[in-house]
Amino acid sequence: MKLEIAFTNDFAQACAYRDQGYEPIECAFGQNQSVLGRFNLDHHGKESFREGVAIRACRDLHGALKDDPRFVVTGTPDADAVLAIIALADLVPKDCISPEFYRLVELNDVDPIGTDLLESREGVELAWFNQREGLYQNEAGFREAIALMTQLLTEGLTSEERDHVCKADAARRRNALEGMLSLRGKDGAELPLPKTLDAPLYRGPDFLKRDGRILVVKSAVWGFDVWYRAAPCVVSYASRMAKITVGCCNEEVARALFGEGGLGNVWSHFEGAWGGRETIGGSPRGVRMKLNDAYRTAAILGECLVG
Ligand SMILES: [Mn+2]
Repeated sequence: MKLEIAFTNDFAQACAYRDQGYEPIECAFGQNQSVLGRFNLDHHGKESFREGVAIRACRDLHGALKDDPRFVVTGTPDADAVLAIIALADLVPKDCISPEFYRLVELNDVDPIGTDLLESREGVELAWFNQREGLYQNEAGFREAIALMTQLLTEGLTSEERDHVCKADAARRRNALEGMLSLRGKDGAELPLPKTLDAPLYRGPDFLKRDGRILVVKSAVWGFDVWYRAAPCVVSYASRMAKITVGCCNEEVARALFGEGGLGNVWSHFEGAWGGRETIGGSPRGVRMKLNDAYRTAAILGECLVG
C-alpha cells in the first residue's frame, strides 16, 4: 500500500482520520488534546509519561503498519515523528536504524538543550537532519522530511557533509553568543556578558549558587543551549516575528526561580494574554513587541524571582 500522510491543525479532523484507521503520530493540540491511535504514539502534555515516538516505533513496532501505512500528523516534521513513520511503515530495513541513533533522537527531542549532538557520529547525522531547511508544517514538509531521513539512514553522510554540519553549528553558537544583550544577577545587578561558550548549563543541584538569573537576547538563531550557560531564565526577542519568548532551563529550575508552578506564576504580572507552560511562554499571539518590551519583561521577571 502507498504511504498516506494526512496533515491537519484541527483536533476534530485528526480524530476523524484516526477513526478511519490513520495512525496519529504526535498529534497533540495544546496541553490536553492528544489524539491517540492503536499504538498511543504521542508524548506531549498529559501523555508526557510515555517515551518518545521514534524510540517505541523503532525498537518495538518496526514494520507494524507496513501493510496499512496511513498516518495523521500535525506541527513540524521533526526527527522523532518522521523516524517513527519510517519505522512503522518499514520504509527502510530495521538494521538501517541503529539503537544509538533512535535513542539519540529521543534524547534530543525531550531535552534539546542538554544534548550536544556534535559529540557523536550519530549526533552529527541527527544535526544534519535538524539543519535541513524548508521542512514546513504541511503534508509536503512531512514528505520532504521523510525523504531526507530515508536518504540519511540508507546512504549516510560524506565526510564533507559532516564537516559542514559542524561548521554550521559552530556559526549558530557564535551568533547565539553575540545575541546576548543584558544579564542580571540575583540582586538585580547588571553582570558582564560571557565571552565564551564553555560554562556549564544553569541547572543541576548547585545552579542557584551561581550569579546569573535573567538574560535578554536578540537573535535570529535558536540558541537556548548557549544562553542557558549564562542564566537559568532567558528572555528572547525575535525581531522578525516581533515576539518575546521567556524560557527556563527545565522544570526544576523554573520552580526554584519562580515557585511551584514556575513561569505559570508570572503571567498575571503582564498586561494582555501572556502565557505558556511551566518552563516556557511568551507574548500574546498577534501582538507586535519591541526590543524595549524584552527589557521590561526581564525587569518584571526580576521582581517575581523567589530564588
Ligand atoms: Mn517527540
